[in-house]
Amino acid sequence: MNRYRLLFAAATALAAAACRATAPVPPATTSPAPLVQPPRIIPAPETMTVGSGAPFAITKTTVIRVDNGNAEALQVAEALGTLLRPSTGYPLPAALVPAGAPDVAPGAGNAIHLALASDRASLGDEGYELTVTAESVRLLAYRPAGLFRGVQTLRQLLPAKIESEIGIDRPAWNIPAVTISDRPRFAWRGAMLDVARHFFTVKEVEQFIDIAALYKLNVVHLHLTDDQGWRIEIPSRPLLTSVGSLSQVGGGKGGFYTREDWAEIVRYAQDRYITIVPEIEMPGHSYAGMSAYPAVACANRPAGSAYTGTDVGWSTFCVDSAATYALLDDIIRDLAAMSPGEYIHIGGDEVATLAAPQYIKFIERVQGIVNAHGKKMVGWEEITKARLLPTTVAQQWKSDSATAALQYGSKLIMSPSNRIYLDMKYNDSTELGLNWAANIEVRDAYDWDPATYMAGVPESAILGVEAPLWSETVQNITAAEYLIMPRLPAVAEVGWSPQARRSWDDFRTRLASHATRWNQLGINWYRSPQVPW
Ligand code: TNX
Repeated sequence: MNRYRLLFAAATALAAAACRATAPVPPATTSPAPLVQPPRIIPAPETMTVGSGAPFAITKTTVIRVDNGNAEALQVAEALGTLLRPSTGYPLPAALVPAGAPDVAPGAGNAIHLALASDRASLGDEGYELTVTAESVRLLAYRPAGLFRGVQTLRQLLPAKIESEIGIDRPAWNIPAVTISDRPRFAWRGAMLDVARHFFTVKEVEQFIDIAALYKLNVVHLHLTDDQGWRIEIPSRPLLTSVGSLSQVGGGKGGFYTREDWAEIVRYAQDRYITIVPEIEMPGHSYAGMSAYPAVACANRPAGSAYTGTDVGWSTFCVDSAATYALLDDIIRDLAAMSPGEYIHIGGDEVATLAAPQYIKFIERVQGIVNAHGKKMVGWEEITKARLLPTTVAQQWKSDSATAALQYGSKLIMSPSNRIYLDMKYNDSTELGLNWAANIEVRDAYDWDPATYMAGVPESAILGVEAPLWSETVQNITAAEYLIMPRLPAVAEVGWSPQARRSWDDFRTRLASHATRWNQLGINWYRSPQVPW
């Protein structure tokens, strides 16, 4: 283009712009075409393509079909039906159908198809593929857990009212045309609830599990014992609960889970493909246990009254006494028998009153006990002072001391207290919570990468991420929800989505649209000024 033509082009463009600027705006006669909102899935899927076709509409004749499935896949289909029926008011029968049956061939009309695909090993245990067209919904996974994760995506593709237990003001139950292929970045995506400082009922723990499931977490770690209370029945050592469970921070009545309660919690989590990781704190944070069996205490012998304060570091089992190991062996044996998950967490943090060699000897001995009862050990990062087995997992929380685990081939769970401790305040005026590690706004919880957080800890050394909620200031599930929502969805995305798919600006927009869903579910949440609600 020569100079003159350039000038001419510029002049015409200017004239056109001037013309646009001065022309009167015609009155609107028709409403503009609705903008198509991209689906706002949390955690962001690995890949997602939004189609241009019409959505799939769930209607009163829609059916849920399991092609190429088994009884377990049918259970997931039933879980989907249970979610959809109350709000839609439709029957939505779920049925297991032999592959190739004529009326249910993939793509057949008005059906949500679930299928297990043995040729999709690349999806792993939790991955899934979801294809939605106007004609059908097809959800495919290698394992039932993947179907369950895919159902959470389907759930988020539907209007928030799908979460309602009653069917007033029913919207159109449309699922946008999308193609998704998805699987998690990390194998361990957890949330921890401290039921020791304040006791939470079975119902409350289940509410916590429900939120974790919606955001595709797969671990709920329960901190079951601490100075203030012992919260799980150990059949061979009944005094732990009859004596040790009767108090909590501030002096309330405490409580504990019976064997039956525990089985119920474990089953409830299993139905949502969540593993319960039980934690029995030792050798520190152990006053409640010692008050039941004083023979295992050397110093700080229990005075007979419960501890209701919040100091840490002062209590420890007597690590040179045979009585201690006899008690711990009983506890771990019973707990292992009651808990199907492969891990038992032994705490191990904040022991101020033992010399390093005593601490190390204790941790190595307990590691042997845990292994002898068929489980792998998890402990807070302090355990890396001991010689660990490669199957043992260290949970980073306060420093880079956890890197020592790598020399043993042990993997790390990342729980950096300045990023994802859900008991930290959002800001100085947050009433609940502590602030010893940091004030943590939603962006702080979201905007970090586990693989670059700590020098010398590459992605391959990281088993996953876990966000703990300590409960010194948290007395019930409503208070817990205020602290975990919306930081838990942020952590869920850190754990699930590829780093390259994550951006704060995109996340906060998606997050904003989830608030109506939480309201339908009756979940309490913090209205962060960082999010365009
Ligand atoms: C540190 S984190 C603790 C807990 C407290 C928490 C409060 C960790 C392994 N130990 O005992 O509850 O701080 O934020």
